[in-house]
Amino acid sequence: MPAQANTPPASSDPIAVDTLVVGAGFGGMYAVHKMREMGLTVMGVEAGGDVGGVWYWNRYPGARCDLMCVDYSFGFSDDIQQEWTWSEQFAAQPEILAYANFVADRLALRPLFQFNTRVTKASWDATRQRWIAQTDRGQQIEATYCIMATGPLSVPKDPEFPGLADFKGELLRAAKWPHDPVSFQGKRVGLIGTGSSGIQIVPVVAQEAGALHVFQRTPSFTMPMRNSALDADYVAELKRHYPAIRAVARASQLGGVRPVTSRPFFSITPDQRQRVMEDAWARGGLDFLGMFSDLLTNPEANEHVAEFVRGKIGETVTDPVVAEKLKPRGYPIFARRPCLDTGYYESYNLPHVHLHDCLEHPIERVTENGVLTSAGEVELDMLILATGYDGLSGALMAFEVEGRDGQTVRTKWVGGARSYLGLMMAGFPNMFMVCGPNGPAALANIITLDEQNVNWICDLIAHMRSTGIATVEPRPEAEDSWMETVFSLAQLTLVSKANTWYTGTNVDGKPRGLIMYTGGFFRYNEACTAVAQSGYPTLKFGKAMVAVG
Ligand code: N01
Repeated sequence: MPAQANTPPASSDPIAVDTLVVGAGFGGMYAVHKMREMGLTVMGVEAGGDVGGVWYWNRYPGARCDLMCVDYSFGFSDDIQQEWTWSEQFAAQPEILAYANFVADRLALRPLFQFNTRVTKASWDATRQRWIAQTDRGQQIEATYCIMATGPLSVPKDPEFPGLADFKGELLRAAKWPHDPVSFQGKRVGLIGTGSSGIQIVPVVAQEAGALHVFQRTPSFTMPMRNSALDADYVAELKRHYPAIRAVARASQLGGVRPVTSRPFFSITPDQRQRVMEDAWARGGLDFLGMFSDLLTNPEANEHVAEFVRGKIGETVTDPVVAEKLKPRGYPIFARRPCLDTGYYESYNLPHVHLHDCLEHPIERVTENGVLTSAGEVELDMLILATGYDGLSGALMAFEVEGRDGQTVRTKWVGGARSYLGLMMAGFPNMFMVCGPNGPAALANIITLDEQNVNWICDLIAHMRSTGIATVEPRPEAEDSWMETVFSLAQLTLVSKANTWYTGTNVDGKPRGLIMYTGGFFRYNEACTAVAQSGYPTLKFGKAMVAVG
């Protein structure tokens, strides 16, 4: 194990470990735990000040997981799931962060991490068969294996508004929210962005602000979360049945416990369909996704459900002009990430909440005093940017990652992110990704996926070590074939039919394309397992050129 690395001294002595793990989100936490369990030396490096990943940074008001905590929690340790008690069906950010801290304490993970440190470069030394990483503290870390647990949503999209630096008020970013409390009391607050983050921010800020101005470009579909406190009996039942619940999650399409059906939309009468949708709306949560089997493949079925939700917006928002502007059109429902809210549409019935339609009146610039749209200037004391992320591929292109023969991830991914199983890349020996592009990534419950990915990587490393193999990377033809699978599955789903971070269209210059595996978590897991069970025929193994440490 490396020196206790929480408070790092800058040092010119290289740190040598078996495994470098980049990132202390749930994926990175599980990776360092497993590496240590395997008897390997491991060092985790994290830019944030502590564990938690996205939940460490995203402290914006209303931040909450839109997956139920029964899904969005580790299943690998029965001790942990018995000892930790969730208070709500959908946990808020402070509780999720407390959970991450609990797990870190429980498993003594912190000594394995160095926080407040960013890896600035990682390159493969082919002669020594090791990854050499540099940090912004001037350290060099040398590792046989490198696990990038850098997260699909860790690089906020660059704000493209001219004049941002001129703004004299408070400027806040949802993705990097301050740790100190922020007061909105009586302030004129502007919010740009109405994706999952913006939709969670609106109802909370609306309660306190003097005025809230929401700048909406593309309206999102959002459904009621209908969150609830968990009572003691429910929690006891949950804990009793955790093993079965986890087994169901691992065998499911999304890696979580969700209603599923094989019933296509048009297989029942219009009255029955209406009842099914009303029931799902009344139950709340992501039940909508499990109502009909063809919501993501049949555009006509999808449009009926979209129209149902537009009807609900019309019923909720009292001003018909505002309601009309909030109704999403022109893309399939669920093609953008489905949002869950608590009182989002209702907020627009408050007299001090104002919707600015940026499709009709685009933002021209940020000014000293606020935001200028083509309809005029809106004066603000505070501006919140909830404008999203350079998702999936952004984190590994944000610094230099150089594989074999000088090839970098930036050059390899110039036409779009390529990988094998979302786990490895041809040309990047002994490098593994957790929740990487071309796996199920954001289309699955990320903690279930983190566990599956890390387990697969550990099994592979164990296989290598027991058979004297020093290096591994996917065969190029295996990567090509996996990419073909990812692309052809993407053609079958409506998820590829919207402009979103899913398809890369939210970032200027990013190649367009759905770089997520849409075949479902279970089939993905089956594909990964088959590779391992057949002795990894799709991987290219190399013998040691030097003794491996
Ligand atoms: O980001 P987004 P997010 N002018 O990309 C707008 C996860 N998440 O942070 O669509 C005007 O969804 C943009 O408009 P448009 C979840 O996976 C999970 O909200 O580009 N507007 C859009 O409205 C989610 O999918 C939870 O037209 C501009 C918004 O900004 C992912 O994070 C909670 C603009 C960005 O929406 C990202 O969500 C929160 C411009 N120039 C997030 N640029 C959970 O509950 C961007 N926008 C688990």
